[in-house]
Amino acid sequence: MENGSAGVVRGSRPAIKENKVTVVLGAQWGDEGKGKVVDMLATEADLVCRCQGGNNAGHTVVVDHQEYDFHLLPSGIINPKCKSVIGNGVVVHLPGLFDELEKNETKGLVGWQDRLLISDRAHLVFDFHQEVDGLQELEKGKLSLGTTKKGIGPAYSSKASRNGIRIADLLGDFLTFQEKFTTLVKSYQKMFPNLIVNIEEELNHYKLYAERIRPLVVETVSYIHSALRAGKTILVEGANAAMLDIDFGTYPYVTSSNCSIGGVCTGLGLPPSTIGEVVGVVKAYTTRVGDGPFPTELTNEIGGLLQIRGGEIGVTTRRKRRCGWLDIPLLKYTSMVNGYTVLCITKLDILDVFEELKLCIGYKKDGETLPYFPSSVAELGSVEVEYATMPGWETSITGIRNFSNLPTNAKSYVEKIQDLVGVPGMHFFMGDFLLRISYLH
Ligand code: 2SA
Ligand code: GDP
Ligand code: MG
Repeated sequence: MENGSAGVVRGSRPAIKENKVTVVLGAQWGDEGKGKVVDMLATEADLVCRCQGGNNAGHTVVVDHQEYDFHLLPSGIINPKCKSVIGNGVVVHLPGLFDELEKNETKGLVGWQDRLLISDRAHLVFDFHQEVDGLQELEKGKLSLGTTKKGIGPAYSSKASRNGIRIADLLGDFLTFQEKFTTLVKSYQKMFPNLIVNIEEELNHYKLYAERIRPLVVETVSYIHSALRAGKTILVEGANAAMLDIDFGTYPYVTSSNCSIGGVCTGLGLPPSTIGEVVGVVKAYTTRVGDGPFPTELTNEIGGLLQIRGGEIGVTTRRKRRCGWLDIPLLKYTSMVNGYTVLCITKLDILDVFEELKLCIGYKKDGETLPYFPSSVAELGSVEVEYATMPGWETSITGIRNFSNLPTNAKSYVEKIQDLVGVPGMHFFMGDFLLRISYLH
């Protein structure tokens, strides 16, 4: 130690290469195919973590011809070598979680008891939160948001107003839990006098739930950091998507969590310096489920065809998803917020039958291109959309596993997106349905 003291060598950098987490985020309004991408990447991961949202999310993953739907469970749960972590930022509806586990068990999911870990800091969603979600939607009438009614808004409201109940509370002294639960119910009943809750019955259920989840609950912050230091491969699975983010989305037509990169830090206790690749998953067109502005929406037969070909039906609520052309200003905006290092295009095959395709390349207001993404729904709802038209490829690309084998027009479509979004150092995954990811660059 010539030039330092107490073992510190000044002017030299540590030789250890820092381990970083890979993050997969929805780049549009959700349902881009994040579950599938996570499942593919999870084959090489030691840990897959959920950081926000609850069982409003719906991820479909198909393995060996078996379709699994995940809502609260990280999509890595199918991988027997991988631990799945539900982080502190997630809101957990325990009846929903056990239902989901049972449903997936009948499809062949085994051994989850040894692989699933839940943060003791995660907040609980109760049945009454779900009822309140429905009542709030009813109260809003024409201005309803089209929520999934899974209690997400009310549960995050309880968290923010510091009346929320965490998993640690359930596993601690039950009398204290009972008091907190009763106080919370009563506060909601003041707001919604018709809300009926059988407190005694609920408490009896929760006594049982406590024992069922106890073996799965850990302090996930230290757990994840130990894994990171030990060089484990960690994947973070975003739920919902940037345009549904409570801060950056089309407020109030958003969900109640941060579904962009910030939610990864707050929802898992990971500092920004630990984040490596940020994969933005982009559907080759745009969909939205629920209400709110959607500049490129197609309410004609083209939208109908996208909806049918894409099987665009909500995984959680079975609602039809609204469909439209790909929106580049939206992608540029979410790319700014999330800092994608990689884009992953999914569902390109759904466009196989179109003679021509449109790409929204700009928003105009009073004839001038807007230099920003509108913050208000009124402004976003009134923009004039500028389109570029591209020729379709009119042939099936199903089964094509790499970029060079794509028809020329499909290549041009992908390259155009790449050029227009302009993610620095961007790679593209070809998100062929159920096929392996291949790097284009
Ligand atoms: P919430 O329930 O409070 O989070 O609803 C607020 C808005 O967020 C939208 N949202 C979603 N959008 C796309 N996909 C989601 N998951 C399911 C799916 C949705 C479904 O994978 O298909 O089945 O309907 C999801 N979850 C919430 C929601 O539509 C509201 O606009
Ligand atoms: P997530 O919420 O982002 O995980 O996405 P969802 O699972 O809600 O919706 C995406 C749907 O598209 C799922 O049914 C996937 O199986 C399906 N999917 C994903 N990628 C592709 C693709 O490249 N082609 C086709 N045809 N379907 C895909
Ligand atoms: Mg989904």
